[in-house]
Amino acid sequence: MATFFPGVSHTFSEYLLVPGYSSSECVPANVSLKTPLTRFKRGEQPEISLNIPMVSAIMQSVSGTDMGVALATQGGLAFIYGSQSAEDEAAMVKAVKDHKAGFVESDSTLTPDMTLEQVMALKEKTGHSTMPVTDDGSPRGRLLGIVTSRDYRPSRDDPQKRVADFMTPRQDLIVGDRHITLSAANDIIWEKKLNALPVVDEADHLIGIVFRKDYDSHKINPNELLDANKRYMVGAGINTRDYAERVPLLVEAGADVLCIDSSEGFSEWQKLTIEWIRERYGTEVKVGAGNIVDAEGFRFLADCGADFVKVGIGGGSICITRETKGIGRGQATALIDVCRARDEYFEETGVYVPVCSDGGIVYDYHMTLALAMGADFMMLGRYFARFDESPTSRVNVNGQYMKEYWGEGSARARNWQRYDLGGAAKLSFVEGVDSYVPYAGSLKDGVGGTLYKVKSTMCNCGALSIKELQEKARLTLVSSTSIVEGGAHDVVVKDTQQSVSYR
Ligand code: RVP
Repeated sequence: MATFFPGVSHTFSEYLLVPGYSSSECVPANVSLKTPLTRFKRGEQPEISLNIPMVSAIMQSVSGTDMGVALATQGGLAFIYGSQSAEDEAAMVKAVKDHKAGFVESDSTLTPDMTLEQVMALKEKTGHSTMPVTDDGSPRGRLLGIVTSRDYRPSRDDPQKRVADFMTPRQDLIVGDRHITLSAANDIIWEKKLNALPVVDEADHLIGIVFRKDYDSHKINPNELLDANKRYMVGAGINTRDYAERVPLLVEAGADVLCIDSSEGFSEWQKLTIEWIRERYGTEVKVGAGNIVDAEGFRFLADCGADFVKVGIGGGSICITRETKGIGRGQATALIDVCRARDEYFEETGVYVPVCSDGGIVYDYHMTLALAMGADFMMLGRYFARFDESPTSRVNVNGQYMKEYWGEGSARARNWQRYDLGGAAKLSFVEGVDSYVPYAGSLKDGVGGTLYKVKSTMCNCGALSIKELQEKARLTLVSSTSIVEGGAHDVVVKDTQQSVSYR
């Protein structure tokens, strides 16, 4: 006879938090969202913690270099997608690690044979008047000079005049070398009365430009997630097939943490992958595993040595695994079950293995619910796909800006390794869709707004940390009628846009 799990499996929308006592100390400004990312022993600190409980999904349409930089700037971490060649994935990891806050990559680069007319057109388009000149016109090309608005007079000069004839040539430029820090670059700018300092590598290729402003990235972004060398932290997805080739490249590129990306993680393939990493690197290389949806699956991966365990099958917004294969579990019930198992595991072994809730977060309050139910952090796909920093195109659909968002199991991504069950067959049916999500502007603004809501709700529950929320939260299941009651009802809403917009 098969095993039947008792009760119904629920999703986040079926739960609400019941507020608890909150003292006058309990204000959003006092809330810390710091949370463990990797396993640790009782009484010790995790080797890696996040400053906000958010990581981006291991997906082509979500996590590239820009997402890596933007999310680490806010205190979270991106997992660069693995459904590309190991070399390309490693290059993205390296680009995040090499990114220097305050070192701007030029979007207005010239070649020496361009005309003044073209310079003016580019200035008009980008709004930037400091324009480096490189041999190939790319922002990483060999630096030949700089043009600023002091170098020409549009009313007097011949529009056909060549850049080479009016730029400040390389030999007259003061530049910084690739090892220069932001504060040293700022010192040169002030001492030499410059407007901008180009930074070049050993071969004189442009790396970036530091502009004249009192720029202290860490003051502007106090949550930045940095490694011991003050570089942004970044993760990378791996699969259970080509790890022997992929992992060394990712480690070499500087990945801080890896994650086995699989739709179903309760398998020997995951065990073999983690064993290979442990044999080769010991516990130095951090690796998360998943996805699972019950206590047994958690214990299996925790015993395998996973640094964190990811929960969720079929709840992702673009995921149709439940429809195609009939596997999965309501995300809230799965999460509660797994977090209980994590706490029992900690009691028994003294080892805390953080739990990540992956997929199915629709409203901001779902994040607070996930944390209250025990999640240490969340993995989000749809949420991050909406921002400027996701790698997909912004398109206008019927007058509304949208970003493209497609599943790793869709025909578009063709990530067969994620759904691999061994054998020779490659993705023979799809488990995901290709879609649009409403465009939502910059990640910084979006994440700021969301986390303010999360912190406010935590205060309603009397909690100043995620751990405190997990201890104090009081949750209640709601009936379908009370879900209706939760939205605007029995009134005619004036602004219909408002009622359908993303909350
Ligand atoms: P969501 O945040 O609800 O968009 O879900 C993102 C998650 O969905 C991913 O982290 C992954 O676990 C899952 N996913 C990604 N692709 C697919 C698919 O094509 N079925 N599912």
